[in-house]
Amino acid sequence: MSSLSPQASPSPVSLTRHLLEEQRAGRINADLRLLIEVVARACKSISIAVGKGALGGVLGDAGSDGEASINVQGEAQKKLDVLSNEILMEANAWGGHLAGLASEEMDHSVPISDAQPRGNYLLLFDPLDGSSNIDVNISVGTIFSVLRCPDGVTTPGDEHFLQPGTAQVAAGYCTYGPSTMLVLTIGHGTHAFTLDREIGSFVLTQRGMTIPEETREFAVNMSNQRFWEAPMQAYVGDLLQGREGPRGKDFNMRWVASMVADVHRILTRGGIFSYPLDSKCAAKGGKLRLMYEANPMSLLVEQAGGAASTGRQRMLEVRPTGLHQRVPVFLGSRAEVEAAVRYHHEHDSQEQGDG
Ligand code: FDP
Repeated sequence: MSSLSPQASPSPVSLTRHLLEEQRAGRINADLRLLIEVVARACKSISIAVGKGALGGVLGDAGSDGEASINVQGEAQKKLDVLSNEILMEANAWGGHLAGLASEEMDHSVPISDAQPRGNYLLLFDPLDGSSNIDVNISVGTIFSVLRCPDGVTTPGDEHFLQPGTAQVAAGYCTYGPSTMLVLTIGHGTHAFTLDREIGSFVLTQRGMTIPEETREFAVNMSNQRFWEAPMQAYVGDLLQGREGPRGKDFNMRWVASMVADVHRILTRGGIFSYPLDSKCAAKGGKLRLMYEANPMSLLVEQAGGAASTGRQRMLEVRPTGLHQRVPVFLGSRAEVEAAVRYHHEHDSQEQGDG
């Protein structure tokens, strides 16, 4: 009779097995492993709801009596935004691994109630990113970030979530596209799992994603060009000049307008993603959210060998001042992010010299 040996087995590696192996290797503890499993399970439920589309009655705006429902960001909520938030909240309320949760869709963080067992982690999430793409059947996704609850804190408030991105113990996203994929880091590389819909399990399909250092592809909403700061104007201006310009090569452009999908492309084949400061969003500090979008994506990108910056500072070192704080974002292929940052630094030091 043949014995079952992992080496001889051609069986696919499930997320559960991968996390158990990480635990045995001492890179993760049981609580964090189980917390990630709960998030992954919630993502499967969201994937089912997204996949039903119009048949599930979940498309369109949330709200009633013709009144749109507006979230804390001042944006109209979609039914799927609300549903995804509820799925993540419900799944994580009773697992026993969390001390509190914060969602892009909610004004304040929520501590785990006294009636439930509490753990030592804080979970932040953007339940459905790219929601303007929901109704047109384009990829959307869930982004999440895990922090440690500070020692001695049993009922965390918003201030306990205000930790820099370097403090994240795990981060990931789930993209609901032609296939549903979970991309995860626990600080030891970035790995991709594809949902096998027949067996309902995430299967490891790319171990150690690696972003090429150089790229010829950029992602930005070009319609904002006239609102950008001078260094961004100069940077993209030079990209557009292609082979004849100072960069000496032609660049292609892609913009899905779902951050999860754009970042997934960059993790897969390289590129630079940018949502820079512009005069429309300057008062808020930027368009994208530090805690729910920029930080988790930056950890995933750095763990895949890429770089992430605000244009002036490494993203993961930004000291958060608010749960819903916004920041400019540049992330992706290391050499290209460094080039964009150089334009900002050169502009700033010239300004200081002139002043
Ligand atoms: P959305 O508002 O649709 O949720 O998080 C904000 C975000 O999407 C990102 O996913 C996306 O990259 C960006 O905004 C799209 O912005 P534009 O509408 O300016 O293109």
